[in-house]
Parts: sequence; structure tokens; C-alpha cells
Amino acid sequence: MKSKNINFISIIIAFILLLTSFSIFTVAQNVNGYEQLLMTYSFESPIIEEIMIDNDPYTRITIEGLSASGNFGNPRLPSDGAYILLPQATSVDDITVRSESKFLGSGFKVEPVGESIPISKICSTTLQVPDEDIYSSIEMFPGELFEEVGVYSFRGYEILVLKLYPIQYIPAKGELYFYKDIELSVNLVKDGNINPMFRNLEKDKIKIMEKVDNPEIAETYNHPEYQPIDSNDLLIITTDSLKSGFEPLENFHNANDLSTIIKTTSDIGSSNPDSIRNYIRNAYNNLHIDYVLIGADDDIIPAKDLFVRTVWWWPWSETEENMPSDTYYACLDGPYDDNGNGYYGEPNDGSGGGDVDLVADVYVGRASVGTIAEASNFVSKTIEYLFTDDPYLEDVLMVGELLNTAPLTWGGTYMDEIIDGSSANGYTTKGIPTDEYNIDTLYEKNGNWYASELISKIENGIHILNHLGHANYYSAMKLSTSSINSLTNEKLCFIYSQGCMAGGFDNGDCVAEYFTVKTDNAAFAVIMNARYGWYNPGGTDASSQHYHREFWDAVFSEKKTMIGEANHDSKEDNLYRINDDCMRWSYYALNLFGDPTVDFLNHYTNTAPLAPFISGPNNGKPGTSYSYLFRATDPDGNDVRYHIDWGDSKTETTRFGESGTDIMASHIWEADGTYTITAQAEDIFGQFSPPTTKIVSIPRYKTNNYNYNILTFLFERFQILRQILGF
Ligand SMILES: [Ca+2]
Ligand SMILES: [Ca+2]
Ligand SMILES: [Ca+2]
Ligand SMILES: [Ca+2]
Repeated sequence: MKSKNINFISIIIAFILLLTSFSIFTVAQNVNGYEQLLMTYSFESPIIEEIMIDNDPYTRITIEGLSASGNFGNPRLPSDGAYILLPQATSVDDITVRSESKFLGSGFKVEPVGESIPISKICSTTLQVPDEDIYSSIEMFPGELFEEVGVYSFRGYEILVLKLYPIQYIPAKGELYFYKDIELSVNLVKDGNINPMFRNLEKDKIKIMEKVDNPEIAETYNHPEYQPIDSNDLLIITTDSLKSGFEPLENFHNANDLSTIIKTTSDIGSSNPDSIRNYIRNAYNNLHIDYVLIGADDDIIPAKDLFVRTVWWWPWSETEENMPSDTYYACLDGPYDDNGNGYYGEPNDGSGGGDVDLVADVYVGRASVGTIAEASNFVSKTIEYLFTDDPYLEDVLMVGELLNTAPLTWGGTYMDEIIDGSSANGYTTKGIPTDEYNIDTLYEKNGNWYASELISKIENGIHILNHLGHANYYSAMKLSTSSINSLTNEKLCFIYSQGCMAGGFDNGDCVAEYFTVKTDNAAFAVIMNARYGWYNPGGTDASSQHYHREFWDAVFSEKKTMIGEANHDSKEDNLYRINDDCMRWSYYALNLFGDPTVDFLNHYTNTAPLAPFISGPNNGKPGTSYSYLFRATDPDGNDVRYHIDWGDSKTETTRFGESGTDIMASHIWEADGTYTITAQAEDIFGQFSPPTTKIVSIPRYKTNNYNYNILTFLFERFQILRQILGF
């Protein structure tokens, strides 16, 4: 302990991180035996504007780079997230804050936070209505300079998440105060607990340092006794009967240095979500996995249903829902129903009544398959996508529909915020860059469009499709599940849709499943909601949009180009406002239907094997077994196998062998005739060579295996001779 203390004091670092909108000064020090983190967050000066809402004047106050968040009807004030890494084996005792206020004036009526409603619901008024209890109060609002959202952990690193409020408001007097520098003292107690999820891996340290405001504290983490058993990247969890469908994916990843293992529910001993989560946790610790693909539909390997209660529709009403969420398999710390009421994922369901773990330790996706054929569709599409270098990879489509007429609200307006990027509603996200992608739009704000137009665009090849519009379990973007099933596109797409229920994979076969597993066309992956998506009538400040924007920001700004990591990152960047209306809902509802390791920007290349060489007798007699050698070279050096058509309507597929080596297969022709043997070599990635043929006459003259062996011997010698002589 002593050495650790010294070590810790030695990390008194003056660390200034200059970002566009705020700076952070962090010091770790030891005060009276307690460790303490001092963090200073500094903010740009606020901008105050007058705006009109339904002919009433309001004040809009913004700070560059800060989201304008809060619950519906509350004064809409800028807030920011603080992500503070706690030193290892400490916990928060208390947090004190010091800051000087600057009076900005009085008589301001700050605009309220607008309400969100489910996409496809309509309203006839602007849902930006003040909560009179708050607006008539002489109490300071929010009243605290920060809210403690929770302590979450990433791979054993503990992160304190706070929501900071540099603007304070007394509604009844209209007084606004600005706190330019918020100095936080996070007082710690040493609890000596090393999080069991801590693996002491360099790759984990690199990631945590990107997630927090005080990355230097990562140096306090170590665990000399840690002994891994094995090292892997991806764990595929499926069933015994579906396993063979995923083996080509396992082979594919292993051949490309992404170490992959398949485990079945028999290996695990159960398909119960709690057992699956425990198994993943053990695999994370002992096998070092970072990614999990759940290879079965919800009725075979269920997701955990997570519970959310949220407010919507003026005047306040509530809706609640249990929704299948693979979050449970990604966020591996602690309990999810600590209060034991049978509703999982409530804000007080984590350890000791705190929030549940909402920082992913492993990145999860699902292949929601029920049959081997569906698994094969999913796997072959994933592999095909990862090999393509077709120019269609530059083609992006934004699809937007009419959401509401009064106030007029277009899905296209939301989608525009993810082209190049946006600072709408305070926070800044990077989007899909127009200098690298061809971005096409199908927007109802530009005129009505028909399903046939969308189908023809998908058929022509779209790499990335973003959607905000209407959906349910059985249709999305005006496409029914049967029209999705009829797609014939070979150029596969990724779809991110904010629509409702399209990802409700617990409800029979939903849209997401049709796109990803029911057909070997359509999409290689989608991210869709298990339940409602949410929009903000008259605006774009809604939970689904927050996640959608942060998803592409992860890919194009943070370079988290693997689809599973980008999905989870979009959630973590919004974590400081998880308790705002609808945010937890969308966090749980957004599942990835796809292989989480799929990378948007980095694809593999593969070349098909060359046509095989066939060696063996040209003739023989009926009823006798003859052996043939097959040999093909794969330019990448991949193992190859041979698909042989013996010409008598019998076919076979050999085992895989090394590129350029012989594989033997025998055949008996039962009847007289002239037969054409056709062979194609296939590499481990499923690419086929051109065919080679050889004609065999049965019978022509008598032959036997002895003759054959002589012929083979001579032929092999002849080949060598030919190589030596160079002809
Ligand atoms: Ca509960
Ligand atoms: Ca975690
Ligand atoms: Ca299903
Ligand atoms: Ca190859």
C-alpha cells in the first residue's frame, strides 16, 4: 500500500487539455491520508438570444460545445458530461465544488426543453411547454453545479460520470448566473478493491485513456498477479445445431488474425441470459475476448429484457416497456436488478443501488438466426462485405419521411445533421464526409417517394443507409418484410434506422431479421430499435438522434470504425444524460444485428484460386474405382478444397488442403459412357476458381489401378522433367 501511495503522489500532474469549449485541469493529491482528485472545467461564455415559441418570446441560452439537455418542460440549459477516471482501488467519498458566479441579468424566460414523442405518433402543437411548477419557483434551477450520474467501469477501470451545469437560473425572477470555472474536488477513500474485470492489458489502457478527462490516472492501475489462460478476440455463442453455420465465419476471422472461438449453449450449460452473461464474463477474463456475436434468435438465446419507464405526450403521461437488449451481454459489471423487483436495468439496479453498468466491456452484436440456412446467409454476407472493394463503398443514402405536419417535421432535417456533421442543439458531432462519399437522398421534404425508388437504389448498390421515418415490426422505409425478402442486390448495405420496432427481434421475425438473416441479399448488418424511436416535433433534439449522430461521430471522428464498438461508443458519449427523458429507453432499444467486428473502413482483399489441375486416368471400365489428383494454387496462399462433379450426376467436396498440394479423390462409374469431370477450387473465404474439365471414357480399353499408378508416376516425373527443362 505504501509503495502505491508514493507512486500515486508522484503522479501530481499539471495536465491541461484544451478543447474547443472547455479546459480541464486535473491534479491528484493526498490530503490527510485521503486521495483527492481536483478537476477544473472551464466554459466558453454563454450566448443569449431571443426566440419565439408559438408567438411568445423566450430566451435561448447556449454555450459552445454543450448540449441543451434536461427533462421535458424544464428550462433548457447547457450541460456537459465529465468522465473522471478514479484511481484504482478507491471509491468516491464525496465531491465538493467551488466556483464563482457571474450574474448575467434578470427578466429572462428561458425556453423549455421540447418534448419527444414516438416516431409515427403525431401532434398538433409545439411540444415546448414550460413546467409551471419549475417556472414559478424562486429556487435556483437546477440548483446544483453538477449531478452525480454514476460510477461505471470499463474493463476494471472505474469512471465517475457527472453532468455539469455551468448556468443556473431562478425562473420566477428570470435571473441567470454563469459559472465559468467549475472546480471539483473528488474526495476518495481507499477501499482496496481491485475490480475483478481488470485485465491489465495494454489495449484496455489505450481505450480507457480515450474515454476520460484525466487519462494520466490510468497509470495507477496494475495487477501483478493476473494470469490469462488464452488470448482471443471474438466469441461466437450459438447452439450445437447452428454451430456449423458459423464455422466459416470462425475460419474466416482466424485466417485474418482475428482470433475467434465458437461456444454453444451446451458448453455453457444453459441458454438463460444470466448464465450467458456469466459465461461471457469468464471468457472476457480468461480468454481475453473483446467481441461477442450472439448466433441465435431471441427464442433460442434470449436477450435480457430491460425495463424503462419514460414520459411522453403533453400533458405528462408515462409509458413503460420491457425490451430485449443485448446491452446486458456487453456491460458485464455488477447486477442489473439490485432492488430485486424483477425489472432489470432500472437506474437504481446496479451495485449498492447505483446505476447499472452502462459502459461496454465487450462489444456485442447478434445474428438473429433460427436455422443453418439463416446462419449461412448471415455469415456469407459478412464475409462478402469484408472482402469487397467495389466502388459502391462510397455510396451513401439518406432516407427521410414526413414525421409531423404541425409543427412541420421532416426526417430529412435530422438526416442532414449526419452529413458532414452538426453542432445543432449545442453538441458537435462529425458525420459522413461529403468529400469521401457520394451522398444521395430520398427525402419526403423534397417530394413524395415510393418504395420502388428505394428498392431500385438498394438494388443498384448502397453501402450505408440512414433512415428516419416510419416503421413497425413488419415494415420500414415503406418496405414490407416480403419486399425485403425479394431484394436481389449483391452489393450489401448497412442500415441505421431510428424507426420504431423494426429491431423488435423478440416479436417473431422483425424487419432487422429480414434484412440480415432471411436472405443472402439486402443488408450485412443493421442497427434498429426494439421498441419506439423518438423524435422532437418541430425540432431535432431527440434521444434517437443523439445516438445516431454519436454513432457516425464514433466512426468518422473517433476512428472507432468497427460497427460494434461504434454502437456502444454512441451510447457512452451520451451517458452523462442517461437520465434525461427517453435517453435510457433508446440506449436499451438500439441493438446491433451484425458481426460486431465488421469494420466500415478497413476491408480485406482476397483473390480466387487458379483453375485446378486434374490428374488421373483418361479411361477405365465400369464398376472400378479410379483415383484422381486435384491441385490448385491460391495466389494468397489460402487453403483450398475442390468441388468435383464426376459427370454422372454425382458430386463431392473434398477436405481443405494447402494451396498447391495434391488432394486425391476416387470415383466409380457404374455404366459405360463418356464422362466429363468438372472441378473447381474454393478457398477458405468461399471464392471459387474457374472450372477445369477432364474427359473420361468408360470403357475404352481395359485398365486397372496398377496401370493408373504407373501413369501417375510417369506423369509426376514428366511434370518435374518439364520444370527442369523449362518447357
Ligand atoms: Ca429492478
Ligand atoms: Ca462495464
Ligand atoms: Ca426473432
Ligand atoms: Ca484467396
